[in-house]
This record gives sequence, C-alpha cells and structure tokens, in this order.
Amino acid sequence: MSPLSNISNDQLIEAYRNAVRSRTLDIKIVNSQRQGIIGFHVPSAGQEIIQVALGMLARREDIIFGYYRDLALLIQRGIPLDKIIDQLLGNKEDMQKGRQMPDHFSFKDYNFSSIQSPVGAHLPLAVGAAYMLKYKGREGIVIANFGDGATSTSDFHAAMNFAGVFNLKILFLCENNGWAISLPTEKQTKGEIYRKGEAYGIMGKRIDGNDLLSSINGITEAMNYIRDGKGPYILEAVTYRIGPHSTSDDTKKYRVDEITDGSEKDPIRRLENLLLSMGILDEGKISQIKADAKREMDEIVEERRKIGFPDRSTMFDDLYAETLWIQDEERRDML
Ligand SMILES: Cc1ncc(C[n+]2csc(CCOP(=O)(O)OP(=O)(O)O)c2C)c(N)n1
Ligand SMILES: [Mg+2]
Repeated sequence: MSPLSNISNDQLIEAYRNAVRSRTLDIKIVNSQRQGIIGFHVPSAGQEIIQVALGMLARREDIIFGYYRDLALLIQRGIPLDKIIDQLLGNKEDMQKGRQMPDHFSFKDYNFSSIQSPVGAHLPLAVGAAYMLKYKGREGIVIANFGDGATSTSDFHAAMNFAGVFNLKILFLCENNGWAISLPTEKQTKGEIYRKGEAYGIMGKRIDGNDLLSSINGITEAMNYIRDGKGPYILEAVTYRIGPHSTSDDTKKYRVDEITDGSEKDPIRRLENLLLSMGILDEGKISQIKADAKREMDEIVEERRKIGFPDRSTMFDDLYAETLWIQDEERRDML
C-alpha cells in the first residue's frame, strides 16, 4: 500500500502552506539582515519540501537534531513563529537571552535539540540520544539532519559507526543541496552519500528531496524500518540551495544559480503544479496562501521588534551557582 494513502488532501495543503510560509519568512529575514535588524541568517530557500515532509511524518516523541538551515522543519513541527523570530532578533523574549547566533535554535518543549555551528558536531550527540531511548526503553526515534559537507567530517563517521554497532533507532537525513559554502559536492566527496552507511552496516537510499511525494515515500519507508527495530537508516535527499550559504556570502563569485526563486524547478513551484494537477488547489487559493503568508510575516516581525533587547546586565546571569568576585568586578567595570 502506498504510504501516500495515509496522507489527506488537507495535510498536503498544510505542507504547501508551511513551505510558502517558510519561504516568505526566509526572504523577510534576509531583507531584515540587509536593513540591520537581524545580525545574520542562513537561508533555507530551496530546501523546504524535504523539511515539511519530515515534519509531517515525525512524531511528537521523536527527538530532532536539526541543523541551521531547517526553518521549514521548525514551522511544520509547529514551533510558534514568535519563538523563532525572538531567537533571530535576540530580543528580551528570546529563550536563549540573545546569546546565540541567529538560526541556532533550541526548543526543548518540541523535542528539538540545540543547533550546533560546528558542522557535524551534533551527530554523535544524536546517536547518544538514540542510545538513551534504547537504554530507557522509551518510545520514538531520533532524527538527525545535516548537509552534504557534514558527511566528510569525522563526527559523521563516528556517529554512523556507533549507530550501526548498537542498532539504534536513528534516521540520518542528509539534505544534499549541492554545496558546502562555495565547494560543490563533487569536490567535497567522491562517494555517493546514501552509500556511506554501507561501511557501517546501515541501510541507505537516495530520494528527490525537491518532490513532496518522493520525500514522503522515502521517509515513510525509512521510518518504518527504524521503528521496526531493523536498524539505523541514511537518506540522501537531493535538493538545492537557492540562495547564498549565508547572508555573508555571494554566490556570483563561484557558481551560476541552477534553480531560482519561483522558477519551474523551484520545489515549491513543483508542489504547486502537482496540487493544481490533482485538483487540490486552484490559482485563487494559491494567491491567497501567498498573500496571507506575506501579511503574517510582516506583522509578526514588526511586533517582535518592538520587544527590545535584554538588559546588558543579564550577560552575567546563569554562569555559576554563586557569583565569583571576578564577575562582580567585571560587572562594575562594564555597567
Ligand atoms: C567543523 C567545521 N568546519 C567548517 C565550518 C565552516 N562551515 C560552516 S557551514 C559549512 C558548510 C557546510 O556544508 P553542508 O554540510 O553541505 O551544509 P549546508 O550549509 O550546505 O546546508 C562550513 C564549511 C564549520 N562551521 N564547522
Ligand atoms: Mg550542502
């Protein structure tokens, strides 16, 4: 039976809506960075479809170790927009008190672990969490997302090895967007990413991460395998980074963009065409979803901007159980 028979039309529309909301917010954040409102951003444009598919299929009890380019996954997971934007702004309501770089989220209430800057560093931690599930006999699986570049780090290989040896319930999901900053995948690794699990006895498959149905099918198959206790699984979702690596980068220096925002190959456009052909959406509804997303993002960023930044004195909070004399001295000098 096709896994798609378990997905309703409403869920498909919701996935489309969240992909559009993510793209709209992504563009808004880049523009805000250019205006000096947000310090930095790692754009997720182009990678929304694999992320919403994953968010649809992940269960509440599953623990996600995402990476910095997973905005659509956060939205599909149901993490409130105000919490996401507070973190990007580093405002007074930010759960991390403005101390982290933008895009380095942490949402304990949503089983979404802290995002790590060092590439691949979260993968051994994800394996540790999967071991915890096994040790405590807890429900659920671990999902670890990462880029193609991360598959060349030693952390990736250590993680795969232990996941295999302990037969852990973990899905390794590589969002292969073709680039590690300015380095194309073929200059970064000779092997095929989905086959990197073979050395560790781990099942792997490549899917079209820019196609919702291929993503849903691939993830469902992998998750069933993992939940049945057959072992870890690595999925290579082929996608494309439409924008620059980050707001500090200029793609014109090193590539000709293969997919552009809104073009026929844009994965959101592809989903639009699919839903139109299935008669699930019409042009009027699509325009409405886009207009609603634009209004929603403009309003919420404006609202959260008004909150203001944490007081400077808060930088001394939460450091030690008891204040050290050197903190008192520094506080006196700085405030
Ligand atoms: C250990 C480490 N080395 C280098 C960097 C600098 N760096 C940040 S992102 C990045 C590229 C990662 O590419 P990939 O894993 O494909 O993810 P993508 O950014 O393409 O989504 C690099 C080299 C880093 N953060 N950590
Ligand atoms: Mg990459």
